[in-house]
Amino acid sequence: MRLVFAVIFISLIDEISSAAISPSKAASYLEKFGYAAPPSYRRSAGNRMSSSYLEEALRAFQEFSDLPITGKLDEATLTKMDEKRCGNPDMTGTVNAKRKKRYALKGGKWDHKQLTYKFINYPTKLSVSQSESEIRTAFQWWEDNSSLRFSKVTKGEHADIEIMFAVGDHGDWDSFDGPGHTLAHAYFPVFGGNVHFDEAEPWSISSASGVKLGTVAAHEFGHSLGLSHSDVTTALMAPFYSPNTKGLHSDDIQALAVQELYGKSLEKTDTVTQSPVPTTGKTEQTNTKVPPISSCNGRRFDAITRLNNGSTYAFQGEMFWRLNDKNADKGFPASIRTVWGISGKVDAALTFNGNTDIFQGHILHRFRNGIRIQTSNISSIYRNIPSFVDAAFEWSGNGKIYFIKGQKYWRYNPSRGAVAFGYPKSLSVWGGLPKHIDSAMKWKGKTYFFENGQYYRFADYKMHVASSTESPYPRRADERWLGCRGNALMTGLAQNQKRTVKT
Ligand SMILES: [Ca+2]
Ligand SMILES: [Ca+2]
Ligand SMILES: [Zn+2]
Ligand SMILES: [Zn+2]
Repeated sequence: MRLVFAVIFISLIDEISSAAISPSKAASYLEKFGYAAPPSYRRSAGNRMSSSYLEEALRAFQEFSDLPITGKLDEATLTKMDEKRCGNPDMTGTVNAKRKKRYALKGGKWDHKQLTYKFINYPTKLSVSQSESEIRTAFQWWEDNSSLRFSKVTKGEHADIEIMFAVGDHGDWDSFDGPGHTLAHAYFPVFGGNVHFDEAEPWSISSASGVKLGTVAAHEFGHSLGLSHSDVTTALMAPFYSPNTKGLHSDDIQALAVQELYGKSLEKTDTVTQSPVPTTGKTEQTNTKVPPISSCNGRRFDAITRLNNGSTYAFQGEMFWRLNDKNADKGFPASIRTVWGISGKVDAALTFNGNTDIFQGHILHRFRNGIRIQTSNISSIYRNIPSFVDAAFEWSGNGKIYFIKGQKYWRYNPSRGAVAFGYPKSLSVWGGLPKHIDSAMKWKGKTYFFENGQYYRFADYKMHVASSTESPYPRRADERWLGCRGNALMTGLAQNQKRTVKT
């Protein structure tokens, strides 16, 4: 299919003698930055894939980059694609999807204005003091235009924004590409706000002798604050590196202001208290923030997945938690609708190959780097996988994708894009699991299953739930994943029961 794609592209090339970017690279480029649907979608699109589809992707890119809109892979377009730029996507949907408003941000915002940052490491081409001065200047640009304040903390301390320099594959499935092209990428607040720089770039304190670190950092910090790319080419938040940028553009300041006003803070989302058991009686609803204690009532997780940035997300009803290794992060639970931009409960969540897929009924929402890049029927992405799945996960045992629905499970080969022969099979193959599974995930190289407020760790080589004489599985999910402990757990239950009785 890649070949066919390339052939169509060649027909769109406008008589270029020496193209710096090959047609297949141009196709990858349009995918990476959100102008064309990813390959798994195109594969299933089959014959419907047409040169007009690709033309439209090119038009969208040309429009966003302020190039003549030709729909062809002309010289100006190829030159633009060869430029240094930020690795975050430009578009939040495929070209067929309705274009999002420029400031329709789904990245959330920080619940505090005094933010901290730290260096995980430093670029080899600059001294520590040069690096710190460049980063300080970059934050200053944002401080000068907002009430936000940034301070550096030392390595051992927690920081809101972590700064890291890395080459190639660095653990988040969004590999850097050597000198040129992608310079850096960054995560929205809800995905941690961290910034990664491509260590292969000639980082410099001056744009005359390399890539000016401060300029690139200032752009990336915009993402750390929840801002998307701007199609105003002179804005700091425009995706391309511009050595002459000296500060924020009015477009950036407006974007920040709009976001400060309308951007939803994780801390301030409306929440609804949950009853520990289904009840026909009305339960009290409250618009105040749920105290952390009420997370502890034997929560069952509808869906759970660990993103490539290391954060784990657990969904229940309309709410979700971001989990660290011990408990839930401050400010959670938060509203799924507010942060992810999708309404209703989630059936299952799967992170694979850099994408996070959220399953709801017949529908799949695909997210990458914190941005929704696609919404489709499940069957158009995962052929022959049913609607209303219970759980989806990459099994640590073999790197294949598995889906569970009822007492059946499907093994899916992602590289072939097909269900393996002979599936679905009975869930009883997975030794020691209950007859129903709420959710499952791969977490730090191991697979975990969740059911009715309890969880099981799976021993891949035994094809059975892990055995533990001290504390056998299943174990309480809220204790392990939300950090609930004895008293807190009891109090949480008692409070909820009291409310249910009263009303
Ligand atoms: Ca690069
Ligand atoms: Ca589920
Ligand atoms: Zn960017
Ligand atoms: Zn990265």
